[in-house]
Amino acid sequence: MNKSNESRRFTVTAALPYANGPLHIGHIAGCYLPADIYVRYLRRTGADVLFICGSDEHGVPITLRAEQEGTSPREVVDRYHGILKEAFSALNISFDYYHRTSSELHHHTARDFFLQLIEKGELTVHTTEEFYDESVGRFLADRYIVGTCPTCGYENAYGDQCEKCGRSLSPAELIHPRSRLSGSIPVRRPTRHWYMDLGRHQDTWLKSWILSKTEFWKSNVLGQCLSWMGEGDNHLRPRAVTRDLDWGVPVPAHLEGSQGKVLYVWFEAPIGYISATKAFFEEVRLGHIAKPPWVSGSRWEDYWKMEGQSKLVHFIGKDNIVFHCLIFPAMLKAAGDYILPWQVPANEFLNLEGQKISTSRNYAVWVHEYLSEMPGRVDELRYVLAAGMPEQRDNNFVWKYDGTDNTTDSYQARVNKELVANLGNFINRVVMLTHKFFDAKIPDPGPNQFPERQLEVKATVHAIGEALEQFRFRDALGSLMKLSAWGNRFLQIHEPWKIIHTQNERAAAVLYEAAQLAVALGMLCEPFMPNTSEKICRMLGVQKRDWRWDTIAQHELVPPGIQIPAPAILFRKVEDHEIIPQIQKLQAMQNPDIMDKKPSSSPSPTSSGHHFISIEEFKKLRLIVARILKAERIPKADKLLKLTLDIGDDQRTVLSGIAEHYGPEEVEGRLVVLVENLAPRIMRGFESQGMILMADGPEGRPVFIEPTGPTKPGSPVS
Ligand code: B3M
Ligand code: ZN
Repeated sequence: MNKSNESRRFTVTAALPYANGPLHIGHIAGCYLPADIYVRYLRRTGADVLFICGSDEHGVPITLRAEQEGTSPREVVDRYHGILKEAFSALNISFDYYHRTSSELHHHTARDFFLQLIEKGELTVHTTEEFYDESVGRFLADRYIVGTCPTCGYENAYGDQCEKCGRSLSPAELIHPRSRLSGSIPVRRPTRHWYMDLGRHQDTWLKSWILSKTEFWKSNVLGQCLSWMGEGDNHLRPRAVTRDLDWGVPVPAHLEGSQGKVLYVWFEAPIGYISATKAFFEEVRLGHIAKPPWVSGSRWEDYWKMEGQSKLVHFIGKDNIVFHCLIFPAMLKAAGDYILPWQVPANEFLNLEGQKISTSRNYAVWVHEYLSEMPGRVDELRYVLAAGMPEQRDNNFVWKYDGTDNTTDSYQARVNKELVANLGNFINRVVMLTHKFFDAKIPDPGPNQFPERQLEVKATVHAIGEALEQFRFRDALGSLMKLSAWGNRFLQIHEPWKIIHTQNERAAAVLYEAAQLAVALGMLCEPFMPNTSEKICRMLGVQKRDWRWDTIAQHELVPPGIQIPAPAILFRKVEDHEIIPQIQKLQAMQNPDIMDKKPSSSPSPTSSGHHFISIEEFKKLRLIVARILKAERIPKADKLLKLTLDIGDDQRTVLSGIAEHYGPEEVEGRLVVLVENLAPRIMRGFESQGMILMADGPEGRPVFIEPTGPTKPGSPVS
C-alpha cells in the first residue's frame, strides 16, 4: 500500500470558508468531510500529516454582508469565525489548526509574499477604467453593481453574474448599471493595479505540469484546468492581484499608488494556508497548544518548502479548482522553492431534494440547525454524506425513504437500513450474546478456529486503505459496510445461540471471532464515524486508542476474559416524525417557479378548464431552436433518452421521455424546439437543463416540432 521510498509527509488543506455565513451540508460533503476522513486515515498509517484550515475573512462577500446588516466587517467576521469553528468541532472535523485571515500574522505573510513577487519581477502595474460611485467616493467591485441582464432582461443582475439565468457577466455588459451602495449611476474612472501574467506561466511550465497529472488527478479537475488553458481567447491572461477596497490586506504603504488598495482576496486567501501553518508552529512554540504526535516536523517550512518534501493536498469544491490548480501554484512557483500541490481531489456539488442548494434563498440544510434539530446524530450525517459523496458528479441529498428504489440512498434509508440494520445490528448481537451466554466476558476460543474471519478483516483493511489513498471515499465506506454484513452472515451461519448448550466450546469460538470482528469494525470506522468508533471499542472493552491501520488486521484485538460494559444502543432508527419537519422547512423555501413539475392539485382558474396567461407570462418562456448532437440510453430508465443539444454558443443536456418511441440513432442530428429557461431538474443522477417540445401523434407516439425552413441552433422561437 505504502511504497516505503515515497514521502509520507502531508500538508493537507481544506478550503477556507468565507466568514460571512454558516456551513451547510454541501460544504461538508464537498470538502471538509473527505479531508477529515483522509487525514484521520493517514494519521493511523503513521504518516506525518498537518491538517489546516481557517476562516476567509476578507473580500466582497464579507463587506456586503456587513452592509446588509448595517454593521462592520470586523463584527461580521468575528461572529462567523466563532460559528464556523464551533460547527467544525461539533462535526469532529479534526483540523490540527484553524486560523483566520484577519490575523496580523496572515497580513504579514501575505504582504511579504506580494513583495517577494514584485522583487522577482512577477507583477506589473497597469491602469484600467473601472466603475466608480461618485456619491460615496468608492470604486465598485463587480458585486456592488447591478443592472439589467443582456440575456434575460432581469433587472437586478449583479456585475459578475445574473442570478436569474446564471450567465456570468462583467459589469460593462450590464444595461443601465447602478451602484448598490447609493443607487446612483456609476462613472468610469482610471485606476492602477498590480497584475500577474498567468499566460506566461501557462506557456513556460503550468500547462505541462497539469498534463503531467493526467493519470493521477480526477478527470473533473483536469478537464476544468485544461479548459482554462487553451489558445487565443481561452489562453490565461494577466490577472489583477489588487483591488480598490478598504477591507483586506493593505498593499504595503511604501509602494507608489498603494493608497486605498488591498490584495485581492483570492490572491491572499490561499496564502492563508501558509500563515495557518506558521501560526500552528508559533502556538506550539509558545506552549499554547501541544504538538500532536503525528506531526513530526518542527517548522512551517517543513510543510511548504521543497526541502521538506511534503505532499500538498488541497480539498476543495469544484468552484475553487482554477484558484488551487492554476493560480496558487503559479504564485508558489513564482515565489520560488515552494512545493506545488500533489493532489487536488475536488468534489462536485451536492444538491438537496433535487434542487441546487442556495444560500441566498436559504435553501439548505445548515449544520448548526441539523445539530440542534437532530441531536446526537453527528455520525449519521457523516455517514450519509460520505456514502453519497459527489465524487465524480453532482449528487442529491434526500431526507425520506418512500419505499421506492429512488430513495434507498436517502438519509432515512441509509441510517435505518445500513447503520441500524447492518452495522448497529451486528455490534448489538455480539454484545448481547456475550452478556447472555458468557457472563459479559470475551470468551476463550479454545481449539476451534475460523481463519476466514481474519482473512476477511485483512482484505477489508487493505481495500479501505487503498480506496482512501486514491480518494475513493464511497468505495472505502462500501467496503466497511460489506465487512459488517459479512459479520451478520457469520453469526447467522454458525448460530451460537442455538449450539450454546450442545457445543459450548464451538459457540465460544464463534463469539470470540465475532468480537474480534466487532473491534475491527470499531477501528476501521474511525475515519468516517469517530464517535461511533469510540463507542464500539468501549462496548467491547477496548480502552486504548493507539492502534495503527495495519495492526487492525492482526489476529487478536481483544483478549479472552475481558469484561465488557452493559449494552448500549449504537444507532437509533430515524422515524418519519423526525424528518418531516426538515422536508417541510425546505418546501417552504422552494422557489415557486421551480415547483412547476409537481402535479398540481389546485383547481383550474376558469370554468372551461382553460387557464389564460398574459403575453407577459408567455414572454417569460424562452423557446429556441436546438440540434440534437448525441442521444444515449440511460441504464435502468426505459423511458428516458439523454440528449446533448447544440444551442448555438453552448451545449445543453436534456433528459427526454421518448425512449420508448425513438432510438438514439433516429433522433441524432434533428432540429428541435427547446424550452431553454426551465429550471434544471435532477433525474436519474443527471441534470436535465430544459425540455424539448413534442406534439401528440397517432397511437400515443409523440412527434417532434421541427422548423420548416432554414434556421440554426440558438435561434429564438417566438
Ligand atoms: N473562501 C470559499 C468559497 O469559494 C473560499 C475559499 C478560499 S480557499 C483559499 O466558498
Ligand atoms: Zn440573465
